[in-house]
Amino acid sequence: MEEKILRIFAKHKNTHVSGEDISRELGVSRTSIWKHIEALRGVGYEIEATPHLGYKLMARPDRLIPEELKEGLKTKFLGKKILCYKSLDSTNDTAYNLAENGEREGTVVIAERQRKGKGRQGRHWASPPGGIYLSCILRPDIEPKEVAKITLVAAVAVAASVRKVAGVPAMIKWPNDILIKQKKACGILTEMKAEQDRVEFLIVGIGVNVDTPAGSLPKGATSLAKESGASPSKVALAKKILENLEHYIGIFRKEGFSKVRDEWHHYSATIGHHVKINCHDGKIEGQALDVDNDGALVVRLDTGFQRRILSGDVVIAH
Ligand code: BT5
Repeated sequence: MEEKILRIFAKHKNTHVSGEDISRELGVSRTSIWKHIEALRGVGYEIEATPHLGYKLMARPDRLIPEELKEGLKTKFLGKKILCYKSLDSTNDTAYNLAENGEREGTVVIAERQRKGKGRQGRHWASPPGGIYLSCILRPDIEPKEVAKITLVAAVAVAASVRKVAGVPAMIKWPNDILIKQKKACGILTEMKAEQDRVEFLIVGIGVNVDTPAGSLPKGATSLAKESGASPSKVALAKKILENLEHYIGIFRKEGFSKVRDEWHHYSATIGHHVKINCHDGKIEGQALDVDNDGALVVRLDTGFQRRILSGDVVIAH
């Protein structure tokens, strides 16, 4: 009902609309409309009520709530169902449990803060209010070994979105970091459930520091507000991320990773640099040459040999 009332406000931009008109249009009593207006006020909508004129929407909240996220969202499947929470342990865990219970592809879980935000390999993701924490359920028809590429596809979507909405020079550090002036502003965690040769589902988790207070972020992190000197809209950015993610995943599915790779190169903060990498079998150093069609980082070691790295933590030498 709240969404319907907001749609009526959208039709009456900058003017009042009477409680009677709203109640007639929606077929419910004026008392019921008043209760829904109170509910909207409760989540941050500023709604003026003037005797004889009715209600007027003065301001919308920048909150990750369904009414705001669904408004004008231009996707076909991603975010058609969005579950929003003020606080969760981890959006990835909630999305994973849903997917295990049959939740369909495209459902998105979003929280305004997380109590146990996760990074890779059991690391912690600082998730205070002021950030975006979202997880998408995908059911692509791919093999488990292809999943690393989905993280790179998501990184392109996030970098493009951050540039567009916050106007900052977001870059991708292979494989899952989005940096602004060499500081980490977003991270991506892709988790999956798979059998030997088939992925059952993927959870693509994205964390973005939007106007997160610097004091609650670890060393080496930054926020979009800090880097842009403004307050980018969390709602606009979350929507843009969903739209871009659907777009690039569509390209990946139809035309393969090589089509997204060009764009990945465009945003890359890694290629051409001297890097130190912590990978599962030790530390290596060398020149990052390329990302290949499997999403692996190709490195020319200081010894002259080339190696393909499928996962690891990169430090870029500047
Ligand atoms: C990541 O891991 O960068 C993946 C982060 C994914 C977070 C999202 S939020 C929505 C969804 N639900 C979850 O529970 N997780 C996902 P990794 O590459 O392992 O980086 C982790 C490291 O980044 C930490 O060890 C810190 O050094 C640093 N870090 C932690 N919180 C940060 C933050 N808010 N901003 C920047 N850096 C952070």
